[in-house]
Amino acid sequence: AAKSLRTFQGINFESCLDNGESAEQMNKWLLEVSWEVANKVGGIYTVIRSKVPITKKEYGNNYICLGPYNDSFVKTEVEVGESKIEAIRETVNEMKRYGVNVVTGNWLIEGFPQVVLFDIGSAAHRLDGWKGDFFQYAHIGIPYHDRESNDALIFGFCVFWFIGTFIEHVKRIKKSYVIAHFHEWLAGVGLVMTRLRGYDCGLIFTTHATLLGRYLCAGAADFYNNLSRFDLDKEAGDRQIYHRYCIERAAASCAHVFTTVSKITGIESEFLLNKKPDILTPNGLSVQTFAALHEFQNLHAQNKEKLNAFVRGHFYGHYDFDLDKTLYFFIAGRYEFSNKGADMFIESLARLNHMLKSSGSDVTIVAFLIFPTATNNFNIESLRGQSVAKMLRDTVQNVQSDIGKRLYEICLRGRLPTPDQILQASDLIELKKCIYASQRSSLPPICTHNVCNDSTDPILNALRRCQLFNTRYDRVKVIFHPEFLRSTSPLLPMDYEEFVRGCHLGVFPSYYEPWGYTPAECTVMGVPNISTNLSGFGCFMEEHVHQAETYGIYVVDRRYKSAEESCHQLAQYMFDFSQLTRRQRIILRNRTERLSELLDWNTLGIYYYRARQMALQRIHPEFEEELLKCTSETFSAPSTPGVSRSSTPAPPEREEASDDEDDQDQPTSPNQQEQQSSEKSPSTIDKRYEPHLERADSVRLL
Ligand code: U2F
Ligand code: UDP
Ligand code: G6P
Repeated sequence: AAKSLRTFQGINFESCLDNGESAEQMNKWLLEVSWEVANKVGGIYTVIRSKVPITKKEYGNNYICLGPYNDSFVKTEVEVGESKIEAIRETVNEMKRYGVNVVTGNWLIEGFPQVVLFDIGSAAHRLDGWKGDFFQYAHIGIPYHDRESNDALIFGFCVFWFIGTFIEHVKRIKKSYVIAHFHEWLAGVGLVMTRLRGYDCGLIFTTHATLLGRYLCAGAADFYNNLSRFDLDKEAGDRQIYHRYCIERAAASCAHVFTTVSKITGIESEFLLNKKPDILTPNGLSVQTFAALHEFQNLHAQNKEKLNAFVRGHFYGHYDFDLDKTLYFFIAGRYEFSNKGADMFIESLARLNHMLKSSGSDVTIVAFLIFPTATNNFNIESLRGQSVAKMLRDTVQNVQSDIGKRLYEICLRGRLPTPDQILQASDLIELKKCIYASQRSSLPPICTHNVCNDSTDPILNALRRCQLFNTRYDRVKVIFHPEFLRSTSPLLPMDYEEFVRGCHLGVFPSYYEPWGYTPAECTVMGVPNISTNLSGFGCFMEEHVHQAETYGIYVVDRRYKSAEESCHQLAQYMFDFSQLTRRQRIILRNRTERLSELLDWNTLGIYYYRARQMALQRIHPEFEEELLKCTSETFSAPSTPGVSRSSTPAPPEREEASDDEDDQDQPTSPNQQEQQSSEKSPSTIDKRYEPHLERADSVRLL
């Protein structure tokens, strides 16, 4: 399966790479330009960082990342040193002579790529001159008060300067082929200038979201139904981002090859940037980093135990549910309440609560919401919960050890202990003290911290409106953790990866999500997840995985359904999941994990490869043949994404059940399944598990 996954309908990525001359021999260079090179701001950092090993396979030392110089990141992430490449050394020295501080070195990540980082402050004195130049060439003016745009302009001009001088140096040796790949509008100025000055350089622009898309979705706009109707200039002007929008649009149109991360963002770009992507470049992951092989099920059990310990403390005094029948659901990400679908999650949790109660289910769902926002530290009640639980645990351990010692002493004397010799009155007093201390008059808190804007916080308000207050009768309990997770936390000492592994289901019902790394990360860790067909990831999985649901990949339809219907669908997915037996959950996790390969850069790297080949071909037509090698009519990523997709997946094609099914956890018959679990699940769910299990290689690729 692993091998076939790297082959896309006859196009083998590895054979594309293995085409005789290396990049170094050809004098072929790749410059990757982003504000997030060795500078973690957002998701683009993950894209570039995780993609390095596969890119270096192709370009070797001719791969260079260009970014801004950020002192704090450089100290921990970069080994600073003079470049071994003469063209870089000379270019950098020239820029330094003109007073621009440029730092070179190697980024301390897998692949150890070379980086060239421009100190924005050191070139700030040129801001006004460069603004004038930019206006002269691109007719885009940048207001003095927009610091981010001013920085983007300085960065852009440094990159443009670097590329121009660098090309001069490398082509002195022999004919050179230089490609510069820019990410997001913040890097756009460099691309626009390089193109307008006609440098001999193939230019690629990848956008990971559109500026207007983000702004409009975060507001109240009915975005997808009005894509063609927005007055773009006015919308950008109203939000005071007109000049940024112009940079983004100019970069998309000046690029030889324009790409976005998903179909949905492709459609958005077509309307908002007036340019269809030439190719889609979906985001991959370095699966090796997450790979736990068969261990991942054990890791789930171990990390779930840590969550259990937290839950015992958090719900002290109300701990009347069975942890063996408790499932952990979560949502996490940047705090964009409606873009990330936290509104829909909460609404659906309320419905799920009702469904579980009215069906008399004994399952409890604990739903975590992890979104960073401003807080004044942990709240007392949450900390108290953990300390009460700890006190009881310590007391029980002491009593236990005392009992052991007493039993030993008595038995050594050849006697059997009487009941009052086992548990003494003093032990009972200690235990009673603890039990009294664990009584509480308030409900277990719905939030772990004191949120600064408590009365206006959208999550807290939504929980209040839906009356999710963690009462004894609620089958759905909620915990809002308004800080990213860290293993040094006194409350929930787990890092994000451990937390994800310990959970049962990730729920990401996003409204605006160009890609969405969170569900992809769940998948490679074998955690079933819910996304939507408005997220790049959701669309990608729906398109490439047959009956994605049977792999634990649920995609809520937020595109062709009303919000009410989508909420209903989400609640139903969660309810169905809650009714699975343990055995079924284990099987589902195995299947989810098998999809990892699909999300690996070893598989998805071909899209970037193809974008580069296209850029090369546009400036060096002799590359036509090379380009054809990695292209076929059936190549999956269409350059013109259509809006007319059907909302319902194609009817499943029956696949032969495989003889050598390697899923050890698969019950051989429904009877056996019954024996293995006393939990009963509704027939609708059983059916999905009875007939057959697909193997990983039945995943339909492209
Ligand atoms: C798009 O994502 P963005 O890069 O535009 O999202 P950002 O808001 O810039 O960044 C989110 C990241 O910031 C991190 C968090 C994410 O990696 O881990 N972060 C943090 O470390 N600490 C904080 O307090 C707050 C945030 C797009 F929207 C996504 O759908 C795509 O997946 C992504 C990559 O293509 O690009
Ligand atoms: N994440 C994290 N700590 C947390 C919660 C989330 O580091 O406590 C990370 C998660 O691993 C993922 C990122 O935040 O990589 C969110 O990326 P995504 O693509 O889903 O959305 P973006 O924020 O980039 O729009
Ligand atoms: C993993 C472990 C099993 C454990 C199970 C719990 O699969 O290997 O030993 O029973 O997790 O699964 P659950 O879905 O109930 O958390």
